[in-house]
Amino acid sequence: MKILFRWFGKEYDTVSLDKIRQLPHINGIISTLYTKPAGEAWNRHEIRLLKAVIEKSGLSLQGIESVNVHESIKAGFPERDRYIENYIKTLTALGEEGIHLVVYNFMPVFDWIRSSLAKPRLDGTTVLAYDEEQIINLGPEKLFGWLQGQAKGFLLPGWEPERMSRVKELIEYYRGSSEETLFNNLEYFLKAIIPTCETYGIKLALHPDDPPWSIFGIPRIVTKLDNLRRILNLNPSPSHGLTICTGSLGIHPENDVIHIIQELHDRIHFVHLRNLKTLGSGKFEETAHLSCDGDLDIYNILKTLYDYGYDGCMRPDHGRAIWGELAMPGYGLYDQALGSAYMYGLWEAISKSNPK
Ligand code: DNO
Repeated sequence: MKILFRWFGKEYDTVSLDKIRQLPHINGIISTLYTKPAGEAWNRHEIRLLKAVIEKSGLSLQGIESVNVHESIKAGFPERDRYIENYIKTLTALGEEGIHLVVYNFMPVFDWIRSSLAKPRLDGTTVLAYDEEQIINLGPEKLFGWLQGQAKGFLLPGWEPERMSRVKELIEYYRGSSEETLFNNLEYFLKAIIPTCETYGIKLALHPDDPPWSIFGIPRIVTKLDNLRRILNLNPSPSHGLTICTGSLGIHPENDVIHIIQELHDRIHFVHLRNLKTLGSGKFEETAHLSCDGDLDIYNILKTLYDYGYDGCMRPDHGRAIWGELAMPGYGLYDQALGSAYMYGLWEAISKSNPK
């Protein structure tokens, strides 16, 4: 098992590679070409440059989060084949550069959704929070501006401006569509890209929807165990797998993250570890990673991964904003460092007390 740190690139991240390098348990980075528009093909040269910057700091590029999927692929628009071709070119370039882990999501229109990027807590920290009523009142077209206004000038991952410019049109389209269409479009996409992944030994790690339910009448399918089973059955290839994002899956009232890991363990390609607290229906806030701070039992989640032989990568996900750090919401150094040290410590204890 390897713990990775997410890095958005020199221009966009306040956390430097040199600082990440000082975390004794981390030597791998998961990154992306942050401003590459979804749908454009990546070339080997730009991937090589990204690798070189990371390697110069004594770290290595272990995976990509994310290669975003163009909206026309999710929606099944006629031009999707052109964008799928580009996705295949990107995968080929990544494969040729020795990258074997690619995270993506299949959330229509929006990626992750929150109502607040800096909700104050009693301990003086701030966290990302979700209040569905507030989000519904705001409406889909104002959401991007609302979040961007709280982002302190940072470009938020998954909220590419080009996608946001089509929100109205896309929402209208999706309201007349269904979960079935999304399943079919995902199947079509996988069928086209899996052979390239198999050629290069690339593991695809589909990220769950965040939150894992439909909002604004837009269907979402990567949500709960039944759907995850069905999604994995869309394509039997060992290249087709999941990101277990404990926070995204854990907030669905029907999901038990431990049970999901037990059942789907052989298709887990990446893990995002974070914790949260439910504040009632359609309402939650993120917390520190520790089990004692949120609703999820992080020890037992890691223990289950260990027991089922997980030997892939994981990373701390969203931390609190602590000690006055100014950083991209959720992605400051301090709380992610505390989270990753906690993960490392738990893993060491679990593995030493349960030698295989
Ligand atoms: C948010 C992240 C997501 C995730 C993508 C994966 O902080 O967890 O943006 O990276 O959904 O494609």
